[in-house]
Amino acid sequence: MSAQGRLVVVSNRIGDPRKAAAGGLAVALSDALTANGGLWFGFSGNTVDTSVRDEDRLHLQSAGSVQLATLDLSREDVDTYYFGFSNQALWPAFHYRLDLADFSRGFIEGYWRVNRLFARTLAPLLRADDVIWVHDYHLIPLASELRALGCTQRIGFFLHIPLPPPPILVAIPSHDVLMRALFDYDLVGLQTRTDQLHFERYVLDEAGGERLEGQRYALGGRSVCARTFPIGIDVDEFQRLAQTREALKTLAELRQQYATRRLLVGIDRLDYSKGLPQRMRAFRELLATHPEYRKSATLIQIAAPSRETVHAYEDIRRELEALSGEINGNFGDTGWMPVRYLHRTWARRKLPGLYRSACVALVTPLRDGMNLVAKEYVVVQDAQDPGVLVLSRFAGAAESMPEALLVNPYDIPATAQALRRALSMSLAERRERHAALMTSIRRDDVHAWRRDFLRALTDLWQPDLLQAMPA
Ligand code: ADQ
Repeated sequence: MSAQGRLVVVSNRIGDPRKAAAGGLAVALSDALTANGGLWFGFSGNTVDTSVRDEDRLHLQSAGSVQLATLDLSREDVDTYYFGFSNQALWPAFHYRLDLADFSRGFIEGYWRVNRLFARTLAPLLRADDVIWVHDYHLIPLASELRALGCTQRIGFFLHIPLPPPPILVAIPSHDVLMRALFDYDLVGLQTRTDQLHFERYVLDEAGGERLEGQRYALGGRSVCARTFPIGIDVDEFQRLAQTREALKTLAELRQQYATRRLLVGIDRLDYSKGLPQRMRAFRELLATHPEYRKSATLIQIAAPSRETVHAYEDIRRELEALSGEINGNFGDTGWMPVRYLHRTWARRKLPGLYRSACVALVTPLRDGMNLVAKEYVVVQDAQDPGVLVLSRFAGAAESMPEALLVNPYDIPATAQALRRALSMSLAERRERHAALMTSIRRDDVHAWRRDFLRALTDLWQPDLLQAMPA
């Protein structure tokens, strides 16, 4: 990034650079913000009455060299922009679940209204040489709204979730307006080559745009560069976390408690995209078809509460409770519960201990932008005696982690078979796969992701080029 440019990060919710326990992404963005001085802008999480003026909704505070700016929203804004269009329309549709999408008109209006409000409140805080990095599906129209207010700064956008193929995208009402809004950015970052291909197909086949040199696309007189930047984790930070007293204590306790068992672990937000019922059914199938694992294999599934006011999330919660109860009822014994299902967030500092105690991790989403749990599990394994990662081919992570045991989570018997293979894999094969996975996880770590994205955004900045674009 240029020496003078300040970084401005905009995301639905912000992280606090002063809090060390924030997690890889928040830490990586905080590092970038701190390096050049910066501003992090987002929703405060607080709701206020609609009558409160814009300037009274904005809160500014300093965290070292970083300025944090948070905005209060009205209850209606949160219901329509956040719970509504973002999480009941875009989230399911972008995860290929049109059956769960609700495209109510009020949701769409609220989504654009809040993006306009973000732009109106952010614009006066910007400097001419700022570099702006907008995150995720909540804020797709933000660049359009900023441009409408006369902002000419470099603006990049990163989509953390998948971009579905055109046949799904076109089912979203006003998909053309939404997709055209991406052309007000200078750079659009996607998680995988598959997502990039979907973007390209949409622009060329559906919108009548054209492909230019250097992964640039032109549409309606504007152009944008769309590229793949696979997100990763902070490998060193997570490995250090694994050496802390708390992580080691968790590991020792789990090892003692499950001394005679083989542990399988699943860690997720409770979300229908994560394939949790299919995962439990695959585990049930393993127990049904391979009795030798009864009384020995135990699945610990931690599912963090998420978006609980949305109906689809209540449904998935009930389904999981019923399934884990059924498996325990049918296969359990007085001294052995096959499934330990916990509906809670597991403290981050204890996560490495849990990962390390498990000889198999199940990361089997039906669709996922990347999935960082897959990477976290691998990097804290003992390289001399590593566990095995069973990974859905539909997680973005699968594109760069072919050495995991890749599965189709919809195929329950095949996933059960992969679990059996994971549980019986030779030490030599486990080591070989682990070493290969470590190489790609280190290469694509969170620092490389941030560096590559910001470098691309900075390199692209050639105003003359933008004006010379074909109509
Ligand atoms: P998420 O859907 O939240 O993120 P993921 O990448 O799996 O998905 O997890 C993010 C973080 O949450 C990880 O660091 C993980 O340890 C933590 N986490 C998950 N479940 C937890 C639990 N039960 N208890 C404690 N911690 C838990 C979105 C996209 C992903 C993409 C990320 C980053 O949906 O596809 O990988 O953003 O771009």
